[in-house]
Amino acid sequence: MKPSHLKSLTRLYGRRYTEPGGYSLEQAKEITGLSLLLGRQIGLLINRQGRPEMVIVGDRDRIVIPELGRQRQTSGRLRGLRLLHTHLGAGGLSNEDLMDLVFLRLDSIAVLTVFPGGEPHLFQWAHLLPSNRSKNPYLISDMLPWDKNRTDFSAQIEALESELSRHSELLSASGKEKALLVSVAPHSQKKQAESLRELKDLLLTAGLVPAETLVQRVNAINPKHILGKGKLAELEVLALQSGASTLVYDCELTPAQMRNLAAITERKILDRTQVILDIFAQHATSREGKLQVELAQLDYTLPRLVGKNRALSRLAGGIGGRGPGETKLEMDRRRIQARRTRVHKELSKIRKQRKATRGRRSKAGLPIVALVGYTNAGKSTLLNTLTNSTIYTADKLFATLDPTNRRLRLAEGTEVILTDTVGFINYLPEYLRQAFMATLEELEAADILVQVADASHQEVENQCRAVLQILQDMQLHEIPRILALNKWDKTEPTTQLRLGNIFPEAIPISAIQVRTLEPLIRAIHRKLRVRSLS
Ligand SMILES: Nc1nc2c(ncn2[C@@H]2O[C@H](COP(=O)(O)OP(=O)(O)OP(=O)(O)O)[C@@H](O)[C@H]2O)c(=O)[nH]1
Ligand SMILES: [Mg+2]
Repeated sequence: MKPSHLKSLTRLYGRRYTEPGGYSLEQAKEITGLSLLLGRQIGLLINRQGRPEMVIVGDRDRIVIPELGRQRQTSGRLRGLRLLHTHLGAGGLSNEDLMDLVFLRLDSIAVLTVFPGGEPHLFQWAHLLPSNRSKNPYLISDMLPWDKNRTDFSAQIEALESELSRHSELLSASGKEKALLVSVAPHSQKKQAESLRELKDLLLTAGLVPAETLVQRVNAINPKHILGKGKLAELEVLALQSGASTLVYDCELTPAQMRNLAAITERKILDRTQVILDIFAQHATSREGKLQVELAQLDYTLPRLVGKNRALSRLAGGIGGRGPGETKLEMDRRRIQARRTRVHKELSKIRKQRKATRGRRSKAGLPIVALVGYTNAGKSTLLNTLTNSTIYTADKLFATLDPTNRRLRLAEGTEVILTDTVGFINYLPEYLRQAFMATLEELEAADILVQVADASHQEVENQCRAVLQILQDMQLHEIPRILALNKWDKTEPTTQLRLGNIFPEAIPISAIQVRTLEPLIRAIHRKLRVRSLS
């Protein structure tokens, strides 16, 4: 580029674009003239005061907008910058222009086409729409003669921002982060909906507010970006319109997918695994529990730490960026490795002690009855009611992470150890399964499993199936088992009838009403006697 061209470009910075229509006639001519001279597109990113914050020189057919930084991300919904750029051909806004509008959250995007002689020719603008009533997420103007354009961009952006804030507050009423749920799956609609419902519960437990949902059924998942570019744009607009700062994918993203998505959107990206890890991190109380969660988080983080990782660095703090121990996700690889080794060592030590305790307990000769089941089924409540204890229960997923043991007297002369454990869930992340295997090893020593199911949950059958599958995976399916259909007080007679048919052996109980538990106690007693006879 010649020095004189550079000078002309630099001069553009000194201008203010505040005329009606967004430019004066001289300014328009200056830009198109320079564009023709260079044989390249020229773009100006103009702030709301009318000053160009960036002058970009593209090539003949396209312009690449560099990363704009995230300073405005929370202050306003839109970027606070509009792009005015030239096209050397006669065409108006391209698809690529509209993608920039969406992904960079520009206030608006406008194109000025250049006559072969370097004069301005036609003008066209587009901006995003504040609500998703219409089919298109943006409003695109007609192609106007360049000197007939009278668009008042200041008024336009003011109206747009106020519309947007009317439609969506960035934070929910409770001041919590809003999240947009994304489900892309090749399996059945029913399964997809079920999983999404559960993800919603997980988000609520983690402390996020589910705002909107985008569901896409596909034959095969796009390996690079999960979704096609068009769908990603739709997602971005939906997030903008609903004020969601976080996108949560109902799957586990590979490290590469995470990076690719982070390169496209500026919003925080989470996957199902991270949400569960976060809940575990929030709920872990014991030293062992905390270490186990930390180990799982480190294992999740390590492969996702290649180079400068924008995806993870934007997690620092808040959901997904919380560690129970010293983990800060912005730690570098070497330190994570070192930390992992330390955590591992400490866990082995704790486990040795636990083994010793277990040994002592089995020497005491008391049979072990373990409560297992889907998370939130009421295991801890049942333990409390049976043993008059006060361990933590809550209408949250994964309220319990640490196993608890209590003595329970079944009848004159018969005592057992009752064990409460961490709940199960469908698609339990592998990291957590491994980390919590040791805790669940307690189950191997159990003489009887009491499988607690939430009979009032619409997915009770699926949850029972999932629990069975996990028990099988853990080689625990041969331990004698009693199925307790809990929360019977909350079920309708039709449900009771249906469940009675499906699970004829099951015992209906209500863990909050001690008088309903007698049949369960008798059943445990009976099973133990059968077991000691055999
Ligand atoms: N109505 C009703 N609510 C119940 C019953 N049993 C438990 N709950 C409620 O269900 C919620 C979950 O109970 P928890 O005992 O924490 O469940 P959990 O199986 O230990 O759950 P995790 O530890 O998260 O795996 C709590 O809000 C309980 O008060 C019941 O029989 N009837
Ligand atoms: Mg519990």
